[in-house]
Amino acid sequence: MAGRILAPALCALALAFTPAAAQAATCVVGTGGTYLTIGAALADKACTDIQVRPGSYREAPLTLARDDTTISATPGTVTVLSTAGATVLTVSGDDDTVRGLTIAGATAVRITGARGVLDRVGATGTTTAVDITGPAAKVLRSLLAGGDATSDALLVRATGTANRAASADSTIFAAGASGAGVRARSETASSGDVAVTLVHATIAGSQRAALLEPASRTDVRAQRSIVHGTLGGMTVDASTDTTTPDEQLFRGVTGRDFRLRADAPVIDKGGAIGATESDTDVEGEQRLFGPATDLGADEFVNHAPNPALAVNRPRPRQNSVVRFDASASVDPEAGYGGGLARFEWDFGDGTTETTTTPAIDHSYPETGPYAVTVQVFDAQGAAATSTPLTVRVRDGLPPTLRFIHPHPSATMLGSVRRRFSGVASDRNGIRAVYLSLRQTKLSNGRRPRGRCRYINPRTRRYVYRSCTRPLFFRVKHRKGRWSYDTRGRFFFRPGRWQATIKATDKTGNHGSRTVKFAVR
Ligand SMILES: [Ca+2]
Ligand SMILES: [Ca+2]
Ligand SMILES: [Ca+2]
Repeated sequence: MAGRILAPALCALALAFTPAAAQAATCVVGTGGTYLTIGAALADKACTDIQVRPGSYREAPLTLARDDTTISATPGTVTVLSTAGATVLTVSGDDDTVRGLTIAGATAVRITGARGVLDRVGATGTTTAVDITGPAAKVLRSLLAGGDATSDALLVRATGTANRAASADSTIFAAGASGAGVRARSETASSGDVAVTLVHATIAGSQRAALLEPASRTDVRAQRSIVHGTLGGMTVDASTDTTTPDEQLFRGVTGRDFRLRADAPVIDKGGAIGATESDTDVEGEQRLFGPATDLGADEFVNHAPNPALAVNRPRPRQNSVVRFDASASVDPEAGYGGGLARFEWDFGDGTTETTTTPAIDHSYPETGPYAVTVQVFDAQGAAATSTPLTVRVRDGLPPTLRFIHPHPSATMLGSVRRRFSGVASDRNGIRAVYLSLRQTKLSNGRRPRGRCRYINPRTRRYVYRSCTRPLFFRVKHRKGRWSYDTRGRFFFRPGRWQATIKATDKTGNHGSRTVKFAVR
């Protein structure tokens, strides 16, 4: 399919209706576009704004020969490989721009025309990623990587007598291990001088940061950059970091991810943005984040954590322990120097607490609904608050129980009609009240038949059973009072007695109360 033009007539037709002849003719490459390949769009002389749809393109060697032409794609969506030839894309026209493409080959891009611009380009070359012989080329916000151990990232050459100057802003130069990040070369004894100026450059991953051939006719200088590797005659000013270990600066040294860690000491050390400098970084993020720019190609832009809040019991009882858990919260920079640092809890009951661990216990003394939130802070101080989580605290207090008759430690005669009564109340209502009447000791101090003797109100007889397994029966309960009458004369045997009242409220809280009394 290489070079096949789908419908060139359509593009020409569209042009015919374009009122201003000087206006850029947009040509779309890829699925749904007019051209299947970039080469086909380049072959159409009308195309000056070539937009490449997402995809992977295998192309015969490409040449952008016209002036004032742009090839663009959304960064990270288009990969261009070469089917043949040492150079994937040659830019020989003047004032051309390549934007957003990821290109790989022996040499990914060669710029021979004047004032060529690479913007947000990912270039990988097994010889050299980008080779510049034309005047005044600019590399912006790009990633120039070596494809082999010996590959260079950027080569700027003077091949004729004219001097050559190139500049780069917010660009990463990651050459092969034994290659050079930036190589400046005046080709022969009669060739012109070469000057390369770098601002916000990151040169890392290779033994040589720069190679100047020869140093007498070449000049490479960097400011507000990170330059690691031997300088080889390159000039770096005091604003450039050359010494901080890679591990302290970069997200992934082994994976050659030379974007900054959240805790990199070069953050905010780059001052303001210069008048002619890029206001976005190598990722397309804002160049100035925080009080100042960062050194190197990448501006570290912190993102607040995504808070998550869970509770183990959304309907707890009063005074019971509730566990709030924010451990599912995530900080986007957790893997490289960020991470969760602090949790500010608001329990919705007027109390707050701060922890460094993601879970906390809390209990509510009062019933009611409470809106709980947690504000999660990352290591860089950014914070986000969870959506409120409602906890409905139910009654957790047992019923209030009291004896009116008998009084504690009362002594009474056994053979009279007896009334047992008292208070049984609860804010949320009482389900039922039960009473147990048992004789624990005879007047001689012994247990009746070695056990306890209980009153069975239905049979009005005594029952003998274990003292630890009392016999309860339900009693009347009305308006916060409970009562039980022995109905006529019931003979309480002399000795020691206990009366136990127990009740359950409508949320299931149990309470009990016991009085001891004597019968003679
Ligand atoms: Ca900054
Ligand atoms: Ca960034
Ligand atoms: Ca963060």
